[in-house]
Amino acid sequence: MLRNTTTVILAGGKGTRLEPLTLDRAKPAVPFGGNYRIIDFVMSNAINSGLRRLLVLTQYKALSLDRHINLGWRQYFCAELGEFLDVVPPQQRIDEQWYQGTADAVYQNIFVIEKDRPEYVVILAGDHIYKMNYQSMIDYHREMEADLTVGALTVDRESAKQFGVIQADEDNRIRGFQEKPAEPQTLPGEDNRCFASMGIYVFTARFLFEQLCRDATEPDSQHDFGKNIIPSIIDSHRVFAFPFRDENRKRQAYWRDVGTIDAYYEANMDLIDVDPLLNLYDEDWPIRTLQPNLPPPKFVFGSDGDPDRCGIAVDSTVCPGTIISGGKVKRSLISSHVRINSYASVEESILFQGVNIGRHARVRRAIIDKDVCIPADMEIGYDLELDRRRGFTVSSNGIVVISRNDSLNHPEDGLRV
Ligand code: ADQ
Ligand code: ADP
Repeated sequence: MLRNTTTVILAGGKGTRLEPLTLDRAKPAVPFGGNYRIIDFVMSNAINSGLRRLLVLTQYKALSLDRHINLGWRQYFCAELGEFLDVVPPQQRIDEQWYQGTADAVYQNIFVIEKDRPEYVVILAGDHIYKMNYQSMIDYHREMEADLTVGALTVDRESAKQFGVIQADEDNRIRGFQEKPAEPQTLPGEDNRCFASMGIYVFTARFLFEQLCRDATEPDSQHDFGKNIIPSIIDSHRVFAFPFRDENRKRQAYWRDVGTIDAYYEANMDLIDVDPLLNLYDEDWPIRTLQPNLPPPKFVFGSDGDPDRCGIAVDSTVCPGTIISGGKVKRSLISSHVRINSYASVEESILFQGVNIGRHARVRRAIIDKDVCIPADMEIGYDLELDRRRGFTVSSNGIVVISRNDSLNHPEDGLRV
């Protein structure tokens, strides 16, 4: 365990661009990859890296996030060894304001962080999909005698518009930083690659506290690390970029900010590649979650021997408690407690827990939220205009999202139960 380090996981972003999946739950609590939730990746990384003094700062719609962390993660922490996992809701704040930017969220909890007298504070985002050993970044921070180290990686110029963009010198010292620039500056000698912040930070604790207190008194600040703190300290302090690389495999490092429906969908689909860049079956770096105690998934071949009524799933992941009874599943992620009935077909889709797909229904390129029942014969993802008229969300890449608030009784589908 890294005794001298406290880790803060920011899990309070609103996740508006992931609606409707974030209408009732915080973005880090959105289910991912069948039986995980988005926050499981950063939680697993923290534990695997030996970070065992954790504060999770929540804010919006945190009920299921709070429950998931308490039930799924608390058992890994041993209070007798000085380890802790505290989920801090905004009620614990210093003043009456709802959290403003990310720096404010940390500032509001400064007393909780200070009381353990850490030497370093690691700040992580609760909504990224990747595997990373933070120990290497902390070692780098110490080696460079940095005040702040920012995790960074190269991205294409278009995506850089939604990130903090870094200009670093040959020693990786940050010389320029723009938060979400309209015209991102590319890397020297490249016309489409930019060096971007991953939104994760290692701070020398004393320095962090000083900066947060200074920023709190600045009337024009939005109290955000990317917008305010980093640009204001790069000239006067030692701020370094830590280039994120895949340590275990000599491949491109996998990191995704699943901020939009399309990015979320693609990152899920990445998992079912035959040789995925993010391998969940890698025993050296386990990604854990809250596993319900359920029976194994079951595949039922229709009793009349009709080959169209064969319960199968290929190039897919299927979670415990699910029964695929005479329906077909291809390139999909099927969560637990799902039922797929005879003659139904599910392709390139993500089905959350408890979804029921009725007989002869056909679902393609869709995300279906918890406990939604798709009526018999209904087609989803085949006529996107119809899906829009039905009131479903359709992303810019044509992914249909059905939330539990959507009505499945549209007049064009006839009367359904
Ligand atoms: P964004 O991801 O746009 O940019 P932001 O939305 O502020 O930054 O969220 C960062 C993290 O903090 C998220 O995990 C979010 O859920 C959480 N969060 C936001 N506001 C919070 C609050 N008030 N309380 C608790 N948690 C909160 C940041 C950096 C960029 C960088 C990208 C990489 O600012 O420089 O490139 O992350 O994704
Ligand atoms: P999750 O879907 O993240 O596992 P829950 O099922 O517990 O979590 O739901 C999260 C929150 O959404 C809870 O506060 C719950 O009361 C609320 N909720 C559940 N179903 C609906 C619904 N159909 N419409 C509106 N809110 C709902």
